[in-house]
Amino acid sequence: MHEQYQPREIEAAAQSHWDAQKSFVVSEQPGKETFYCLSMFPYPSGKLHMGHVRNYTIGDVISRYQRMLGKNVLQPMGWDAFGMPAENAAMKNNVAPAKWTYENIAYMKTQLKSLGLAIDWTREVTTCKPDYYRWEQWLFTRLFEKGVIYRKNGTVNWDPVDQTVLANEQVIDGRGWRSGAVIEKREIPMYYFKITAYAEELLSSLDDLDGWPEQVKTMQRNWIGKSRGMEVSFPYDVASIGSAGKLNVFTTRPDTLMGATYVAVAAEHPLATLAAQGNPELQAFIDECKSGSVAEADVATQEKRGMPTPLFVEHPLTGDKLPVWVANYVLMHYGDGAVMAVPAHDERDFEFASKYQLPIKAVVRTSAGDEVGSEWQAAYGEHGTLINSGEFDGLDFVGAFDAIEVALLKKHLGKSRTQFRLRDWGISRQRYWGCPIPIVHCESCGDVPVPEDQLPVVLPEDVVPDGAGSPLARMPEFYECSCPQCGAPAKRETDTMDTFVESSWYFARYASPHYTGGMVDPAAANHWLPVDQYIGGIEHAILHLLYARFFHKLMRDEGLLSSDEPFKNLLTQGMVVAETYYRVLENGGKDWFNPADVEIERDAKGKVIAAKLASDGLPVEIGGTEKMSKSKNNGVDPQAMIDAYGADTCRLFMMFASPPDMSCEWSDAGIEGANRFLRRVWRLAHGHVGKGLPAALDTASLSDVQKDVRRAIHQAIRQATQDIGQHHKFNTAIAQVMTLMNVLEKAAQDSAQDRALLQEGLETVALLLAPITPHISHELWQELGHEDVIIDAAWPAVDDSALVQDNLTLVVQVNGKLRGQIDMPASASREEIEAAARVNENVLRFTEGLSIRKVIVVPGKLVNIVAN
Ligand code: ANZ
Ligand code: ZN
Repeated sequence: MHEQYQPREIEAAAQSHWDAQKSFVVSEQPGKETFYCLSMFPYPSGKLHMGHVRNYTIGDVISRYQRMLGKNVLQPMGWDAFGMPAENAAMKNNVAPAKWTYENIAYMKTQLKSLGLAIDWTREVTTCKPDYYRWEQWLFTRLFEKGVIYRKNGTVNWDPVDQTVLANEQVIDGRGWRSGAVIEKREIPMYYFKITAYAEELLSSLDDLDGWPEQVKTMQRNWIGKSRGMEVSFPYDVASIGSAGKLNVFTTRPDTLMGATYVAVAAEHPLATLAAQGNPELQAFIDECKSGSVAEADVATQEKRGMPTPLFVEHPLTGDKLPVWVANYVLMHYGDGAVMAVPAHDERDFEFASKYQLPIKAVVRTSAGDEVGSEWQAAYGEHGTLINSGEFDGLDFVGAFDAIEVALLKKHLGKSRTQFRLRDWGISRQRYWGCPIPIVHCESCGDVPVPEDQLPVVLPEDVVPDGAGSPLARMPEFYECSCPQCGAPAKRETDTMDTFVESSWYFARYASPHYTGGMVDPAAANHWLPVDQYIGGIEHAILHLLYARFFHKLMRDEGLLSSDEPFKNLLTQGMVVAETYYRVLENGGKDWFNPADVEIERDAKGKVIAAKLASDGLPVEIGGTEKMSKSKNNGVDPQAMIDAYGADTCRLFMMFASPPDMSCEWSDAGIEGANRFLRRVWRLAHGHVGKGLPAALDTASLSDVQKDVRRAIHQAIRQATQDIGQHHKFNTAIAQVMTLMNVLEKAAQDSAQDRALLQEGLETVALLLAPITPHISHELWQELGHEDVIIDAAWPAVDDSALVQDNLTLVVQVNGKLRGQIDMPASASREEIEAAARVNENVLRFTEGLSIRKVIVVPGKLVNIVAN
């Protein structure tokens, strides 16, 4: 055994052993318990960042731990390889997105390998490859035929200068990110997944996901947004509208119906269109509303604005005439695109009514008892007892809901209805680097799905986009084809799919990644799925997880697998944060400096108190800790850390710095500390191994001191097992190993028994660290004389007999002050403890001349003697 800890050699040796032995290649083994551990696959952006390292280390620790429990563990990895960054990089460097992507994948794969992850690389999935996306296209055609995917017009952001559709994130302050042109909304045909048909199930099955963080389930519930309410119809006032008809609105507060003082419609609503005829001012307002942002968050925060129309509708119960307004806060795509406005009890209506001096009528008694809505400073939105509502006065929310429903039903002007916020998922993108949509447009047959035997529709890989629209739309060699049904010349669809589609089913493909008979091999899919542990960033809490859950159900309904949900347990890891440093520039902007280039001064508590730039020695401002990011220039390159300290040190630091779901603060001191600890482990093992391997431990003949050492070993096992197994608290598990190391370093190494005990101790350290620092554990295991490899070793078991404590040390106080300690057999009674305390030398000294009034015994802990 080498005297120095040499991570480079050790890590290379362990990794090549695992490679040669195909240690992490798994197959279905009937009868053996499976564990499918999955980390969210990366986008191949170029190189790994610390967030990746943290994510994949957490997954690896869990995988390796589960393997040590004897399970058949699947841990796969792949690439979420389609997407916009490849197109942007392509334009910038004039290189095809495919080439850029494959090169990034190759490099990032070497990086992942250097972390020593226990991955079955034979299952690697790359979503931009035809052998993957052909099955996505296959499913698309099936769902299109079933009507689960359909085509209709959708609104997109149109850049009139670049003549291209932009994603929401490419529109900055209403202008195109490249051209700077004011963006217009355009209606174009798009493909949609009918996810709303699964809204109820997507909501209700969240209740069964006990292994998901409550917070994520809440975010999903809110996104799906189920509201129970009523559809209420307001008959047209024929005199002003010119025809008979009804305006439908959706409301969650039918109890406030008697407080409706006007109705408001969205700019796109037919009544708005009608009112704008011959009214250029209103038409201009409508056009302005239409060109605004489509994002709901923007609608919620923007200033409420509106215009009156000459139209009126009738209140369904009183027959009163209510004016129709066009308002920018009413969304066309929610409910019926119209609201009954109750300013007294709805915040938005209150703001609007106050601004345009519309009547405010209170119909729910406030908790303070005040009843004149028009004098309030804000809407009263709580449920309460009805007032000013005629026959409904005195009813509570539920009573009013029912009574008003009965009244409306009689007149055929309303019925209860459940509304979801969730919209169908529009998946077509007018972009190149994505999965082609397998549809052919034929003049006589319409939209024809590409037949199975003509799949995949292959995306040409040698194209460099120029940012002006999709290059596919300018490639006759791509889009010219013949109709699969009638054979006439036809046009292939040139839109590609949202990249969220690929990441919605990759977890299932890993079960049978090379299967050519279908999207998944049902036997393999049912063997491995659902994923036992899914790990990834909280930024995917809503869309990715919702779409993946949806796809799982789609695949189930296609008969491809039989479970209902894809991910049994979910762990959302916290961010990696680091200090930020900057200088204010003359123009008021900030110049950010990387922590690696800054020298810092800390106070006694380790808080940074001063910082200067290493290159010029002049001070820089301290900006506080923030998520590692390019914009704040506070990222630390994981590769540099791996090169300098080795993967085990990086892994240990990350797992020790904080529990996985909390944010983890990067610190040089922390990484050095982790490295120092591994060197200590190495040093102790080196000294031990150098003396030759000891004989077996005889647990029956241990001295008290030796029993203490052995107790420390088994306490560490017990604690670490709980921390890792039950709570994923790797940081406290590591702390246990550190405590154990303190004991082992101090323990005697003289007798054969001492050395046998140290052997057990070092083996335990190697085993407990094996999931976290697998390379050094691999090496130590060999050095400690094992024929087998540590990845095949079992997680250590607690020997309960080692935990039994013969003697306990109790603290002795006199009048609350510590005065000494006594050793007592663990079985001693209160009386025996009290007696021993009374005759303790120090106690006698401090109670001299006093009389003992009371003796308090806390078994196992302390004795307090009260004397005066
Ligand atoms: C009257 C009312 C009175 C309302 C009151 C609320 C409070 P959720 O819970 O999100 O489903 N609404 C309906 N359609 C709308 C649209 N297209 N654009 C904007 N707002 C719309 O919200 C349902 C409530 O949002 C409905 O209940 C309606 O306002 C409004 F004291 O009706 B309410
Ligand atoms: Zn045809």
